[in-house]
Parts: sequence; structure tokens; C-alpha cells
Amino acid sequence: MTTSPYTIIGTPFSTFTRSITLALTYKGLPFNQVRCVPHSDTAYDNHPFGFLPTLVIHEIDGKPVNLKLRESPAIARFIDRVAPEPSLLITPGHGKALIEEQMWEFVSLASAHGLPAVEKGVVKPRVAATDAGNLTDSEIREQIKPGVEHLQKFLHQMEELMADDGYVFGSKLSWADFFLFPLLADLKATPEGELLSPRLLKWMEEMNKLEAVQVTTPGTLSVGARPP
Ligand SMILES: N[C@@H](CCC(=O)N[C@@H](CS)C(=O)NCC(=O)O)C(=O)O
Repeated sequence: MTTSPYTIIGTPFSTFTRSITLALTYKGLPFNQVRCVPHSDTAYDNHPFGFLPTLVIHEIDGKPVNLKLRESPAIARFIDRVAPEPSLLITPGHGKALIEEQMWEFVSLASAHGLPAVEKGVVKPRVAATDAGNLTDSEIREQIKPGVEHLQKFLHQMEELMADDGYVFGSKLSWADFFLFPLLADLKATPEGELLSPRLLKWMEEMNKLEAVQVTTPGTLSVGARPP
């Protein structure tokens, strides 16, 4: 029987899933988690294309619905509506922002360009090669060199958008932090974590102080876990 009002479908290993569980935890919304990998039967049962995450909303206005909400931007909007506080939004003047929408711009850049640059180009091939155990470190480095070069550009561009201190938007924690963090936490767990600049490392240190980050760490690559 379901005891929480929400169920998140997705392994803690999934970076998009962690962005959502970070927010649910930060905002104090109780949830169950069904650990599954993308394109598994469970993923397809809940998402038309077998992607993660899906948020199952068990009740609306006291009526059982078991509504499946897919796509993390839609899930983020829902979470903000049902739990506006503590806010994960920004206002002009936070960090380098002149308008609120720049926070969503950052989220979209981190999502659309971060997953390919960090996970597909570097972290996943590095972990797969290390786990297989057939190549030396320098052979792996040679194999992922194009991915590493692309990742350096990605990290540089994202850092340019960040405030000089504190969170992505300075003193205000936001969805931008929650969408970038899972990717860079994975990266930091690999030798290519050496690409992280002092600014990014300092930001990660700040993030690691958050209870939501600590609570959502088990099951992630950052502590050496493997899916689901
Ligand atoms: N647009 C989706 C992207 C989610 C996504 O890419 N999730 C990854 C796991 S972190 C996935 O399911 N990937 C499967 C694949 O690339 O085939 C969202 O915002 O929720």
C-alpha cells in the first residue's frame, strides 16, 4: 500500500531523477522511490519512451488518481505549485540574473547539454571501461579524449553563467543548482573530476552541506554505486 502522496520512478543513479528527489527532499514532500533503470519494463510502464523520472501523483484534492507526470521541467512546475516554499526560484539581482527566466535557461542548458557532455561523453565510458578492467588509465584517457575536450567547453560555458560566489545564482539556491549538481557529483567521482575548476569545486562544497544533497547521495555514482 502507498504511504506517501508521491512515488518517483527512477534509480537514484539517474541524474534527472536525483534533480527531482533533491527538490522533493528540500521542500519536505514525502515520496516513495521505485528504483529502475531507463528502458526497463517499469520505466516503460510509467513513461511512453522509457525515460526517467516519472512522478506518480497518487491523489488530487483527496481523490485517488495515480497520475503519471513525466519530464522534469513539468515535474518541477508541479512541485513549485504544491510546495512554493522554500522557494527554488530566483528574482532579478540573484547572481548574474536580470530576469527570472534566466534560471530556467540555466536548467535547460544543464539538462540538454550537460547530460551528453558529462554522462554520455565522459562519465559513462570512463565507468564502463574501468569496470571492464581491460584498459589502462592512459588507454581510457585516449579513448575519451574527444569527450573530455567537449566537456571542458561545457564546464567553462556553464561557469560563465554562474555567480562568482555561492550557488549558481549567488545567495539563492535554485532549481539551477539541483539540475547541475547530480551531473557534476558523478563527474567528481571519476578521474576526470580533475576538470572541475576551483569555482565549481567551491560550489560543490556548498551543495554538499545541504541535507537534501546528503539524503539523496546513497545509490549514486558519487559513492561508487551502480544502478538500480
Ligand atoms: N527530457 C527528460 C530527460 C530525462 C532523461 O534523459 N533521463 C535519463 C536518465 S538520467 C534517461 O532516461 N535516459 C534514457 C536514454 O537516454 O535513452 C526529462 O527532463 O525528464
